[in-house]
Amino acid sequence: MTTIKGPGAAQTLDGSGLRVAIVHARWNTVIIDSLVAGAKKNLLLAGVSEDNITVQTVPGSYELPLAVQRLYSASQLQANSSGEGASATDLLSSSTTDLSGSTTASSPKQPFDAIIAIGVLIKGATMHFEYIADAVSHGLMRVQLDSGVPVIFGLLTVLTEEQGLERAGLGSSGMHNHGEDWGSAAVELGLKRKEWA
Ligand code: DLZ
Repeated sequence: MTTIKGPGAAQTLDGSGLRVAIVHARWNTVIIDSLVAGAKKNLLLAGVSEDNITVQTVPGSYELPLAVQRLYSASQLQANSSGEGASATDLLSSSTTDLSGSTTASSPKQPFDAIIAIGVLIKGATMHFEYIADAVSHGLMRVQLDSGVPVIFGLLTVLTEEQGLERAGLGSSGMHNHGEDWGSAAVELGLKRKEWA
């Protein structure tokens, strides 16, 4: 069925040169896990390599703006430094740990080209939902305008669990997984950011 809502026809974009982070909250895990899987699926489909996708978690959505901001700064520092400042970049380490537990650092990486922030806020009986939704929305916008890195808004603000499940592709109505749209948006904006630089 043709729908009016949504980002329009799928675009074929080459994300093979991009580095993308997904930062997600852990509240409402079942919905979150599906959204994260959808975002990652479309990043990989667009050619972003597994090695260039970093996934970080925070407890709840309220923590997303700071996490996105610090993650991006650390990636810039990592790309610009010649080894100093490692403590700030440990968070982003592109290192690998072998079976003996020893760690091998790999080469510095480019800063993230886009960051997807994913959280699920479900309205409860109090005003908590409104305050967090407002703070996180404004916080994420501020981070992207202040830093210039595209921050993809993957915050679901739903009235019921069912609405969340539907938007994560887990409901009975056949609604698609919105995480996939966020993966595609990250590729599109990551490429545009390079173009606009
Ligand atoms: C406290 C809280 C509540 C009630 N609900 C949610 C929610 O639906 N989704 C979510 O991501 N986080 C929730 N949190 C946690 C807050 O986002 C935050 O982690 C805590 O208030 C600690 O700062």
